[in-house]
Amino acid sequence: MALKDKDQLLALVSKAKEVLRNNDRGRHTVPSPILYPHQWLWDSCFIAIGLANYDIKRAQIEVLSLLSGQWQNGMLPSIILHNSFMHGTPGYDKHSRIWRSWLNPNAPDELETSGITQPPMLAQAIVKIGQKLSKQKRREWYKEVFPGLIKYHQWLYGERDPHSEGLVLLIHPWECGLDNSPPWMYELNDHLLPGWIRFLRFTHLDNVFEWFRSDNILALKNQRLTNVEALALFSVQRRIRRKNYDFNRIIDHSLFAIEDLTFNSILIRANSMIEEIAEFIDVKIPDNLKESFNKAKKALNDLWDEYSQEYFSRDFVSHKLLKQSSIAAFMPIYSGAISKDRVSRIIEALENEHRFGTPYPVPSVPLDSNWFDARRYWQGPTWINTNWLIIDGLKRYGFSEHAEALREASIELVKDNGFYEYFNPNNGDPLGINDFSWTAALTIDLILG
Ligand code: 2M8
Repeated sequence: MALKDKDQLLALVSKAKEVLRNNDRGRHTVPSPILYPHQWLWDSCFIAIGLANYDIKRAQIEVLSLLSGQWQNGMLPSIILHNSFMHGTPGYDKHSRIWRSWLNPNAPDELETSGITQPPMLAQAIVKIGQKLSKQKRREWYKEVFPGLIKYHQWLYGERDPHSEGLVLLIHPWECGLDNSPPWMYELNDHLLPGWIRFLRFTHLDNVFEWFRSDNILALKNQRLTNVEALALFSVQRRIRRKNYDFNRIIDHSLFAIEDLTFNSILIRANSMIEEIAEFIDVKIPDNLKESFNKAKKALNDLWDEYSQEYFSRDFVSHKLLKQSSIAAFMPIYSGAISKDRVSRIIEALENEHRFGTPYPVPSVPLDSNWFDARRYWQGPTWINTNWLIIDGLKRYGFSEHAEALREASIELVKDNGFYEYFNPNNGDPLGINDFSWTAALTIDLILG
C-alpha cells in the first residue's frame, strides 16, 4: 500500500499543520476563513483532537475557548462569534444579525453566539488531550474542564429530553451537523415546509435567493444545499429566534423535534468518557445524570429496525423511525453501546458496493437511496470527520482490518486531492471549500494518533 511511504505521510502532516496555522485566530481556529469565519463547536473539537498530537497547549486553548461561549444554562452554542463585540455594536456582521443571541438571558454577556448546539464531541477532545498528558497534568486538566463539561450534559438531558426517554431531541438540522441529511430533509419537504417556501418552489422564485447566498458563490452551486432547503433552514432559525431560544416556548411550535441518531450516538460515547474522567479525578456524577446515561444506551437500541437491519433517527412526537438511510447508520458503532453482532450486520452495508461500498468511502448517503447525489454536501459526498468516527468505533469493537482499510483510504483521499471539505465518493474529486480545518486536523490524527 502506498501509505508505507513514511516521508510522504510526514509531508502530508506538515501541510495539514500549515492549514491549521493559517486558520488559527489565536485562541480558536476557524473551519475555513472564507466560508466559516467563526468558531464552530464540533469543528473545534476535531481540531483539538488533531492539535493534541503535536501542540497540547494549543489544543487545550481550543477547548477552553469553546467553554468561554457556554451559556448560563449549560448549553454550548454551535457557533461563537468571537469578534463581534470587538468590531463595535452587536449585529455588525451577517452571522450576528442572524443569531442575536443577546435575546436570551442565558447567553454570555461578552460574546455573541448562535442559539442552538452541535454534536457533543467535547468529551472526546478533552480525553484525547488527557491521554497525551502525564497523570498529574491530566488530573489538573480534567479538573479544570469537568464543571463545564458536566453542565453541558446536564443541560442536554435536562432540557432536550423532556420525557426522560434517554434520547435528546434536536430542533434544527444545523444541530446534527449533517445539515441537509435525508431524514431531516424528508421531514422538511414532506411535512414541514412553510407555505411561502412551497410557493417559491412551485413558481421557481426561490432562484432569486441565489443572489444572497455567499456559500453558492464560493463553492459550486450543485455542491451545496438547494435554495429551497437553505431558505427553509433560515426560516426555522427565525422561528426559533422569535421565541428567544427559549426551549419551552419553542417545543410547542417547533418545526422539528427529532431524536437524531448521530447526535445521540456521539452523546452516549461522550457520557462514557465523562464516567472515565469522573473516576480519574474521583468526583461523583449527579444521580439524575447517571440515570440518563443508563437509559440512553437502552434507548439507542430502540432505534434499530430489524427489517432494514439499520439504525435510524426518530421523530420525537410520532415516535416513528425516519427510515431514510444515511451515514448516521454507522454512528452507533462509535457510541460503543450496541452489541458486536449488530456491528457486524451494520458493516455489511459498508462492504456492499450498491450501498456504502463506493470506491472512495464512506458516502454520506448510500448509492441505492433516491437522495444520493455524489456532489451535494451531506447527501452523498464522503467526509473525513464521519470516517474518523467510524474508524474509531470499528477499532474499539475489534474490527481492526476494516478500521485500517478505512483509515488508509481516508488518508489516500486527502493526500491525492487536498484538504477539502468533502469528496465525491465515486471518483474522489475534491468538493466544497479547500483548506478545511477538520480535514487537516483529523488527517494528522489518522497518521500520528
Ligand atoms: C456546516 O454547517 C453550517 C451551519 O452550522 C453551514 O452550513 O453553514 C456543516 O457541515 C457543519 O457540520 C459544520 O460544523 C459547519 C462548519 O464547518 O458547516
